[in-house]
Amino acid sequence: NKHHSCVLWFTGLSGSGKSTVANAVAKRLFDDRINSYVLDGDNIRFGINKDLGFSEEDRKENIRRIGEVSKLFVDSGQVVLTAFISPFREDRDKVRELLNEDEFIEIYIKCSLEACEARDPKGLYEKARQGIIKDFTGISSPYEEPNNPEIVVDTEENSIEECVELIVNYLKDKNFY
Ligand code: GGZ
Repeated sequence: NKHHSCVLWFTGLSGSGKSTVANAVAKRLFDDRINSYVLDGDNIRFGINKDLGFSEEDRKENIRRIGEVSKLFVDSGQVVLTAFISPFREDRDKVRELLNEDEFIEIYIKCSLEACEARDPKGLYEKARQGIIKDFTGISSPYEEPNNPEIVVDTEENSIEECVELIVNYLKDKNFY
């Protein structure tokens, strides 16, 4: 099946649904016979980036390396989906600049802090509120919303299936496959 290689760059708060939506899109692509790969904290922060924490500097370096790795995936003809908070606009824009214009698709996973905090699947927000986790995004570290993302999906308003549909329709509209 012919398709364009590209980066689907998910950004959003912890608990917004980045990994869930990214994995659901990857499954849908697989069903449509398009191979893809999801980069997330599990395969990056425990591997190539295990020397990095959550200071502003470390987050910048985290995103820089993920950008470079993503570019390698695109060079090899793959579709890569990245699921990282990537809180700083400047860092996301630098990744965008690494790639051709149509190869970087920024997807804002929109979800209010209140909703993310209510979900709190790992209890991290509670620990952040108690000061046990420092520099926590949305609580004690900033998150900069994208100004002009290619796609916005709202996980408070829409189901995972609806979010997947929106993203897949965008790709089809742009003739990615
Ligand atoms: C934010 C943190 C922190 C702090 C640990 N701030 O919900 P999760 O658990 O599974 O996803 C979060 C993940 C964020 O890592 P990223 O590599 O995506 O962040 S960044 O792009 O900003 O570099 C959360 C967990 O790691 N986590 N400490 N202080 N999230």
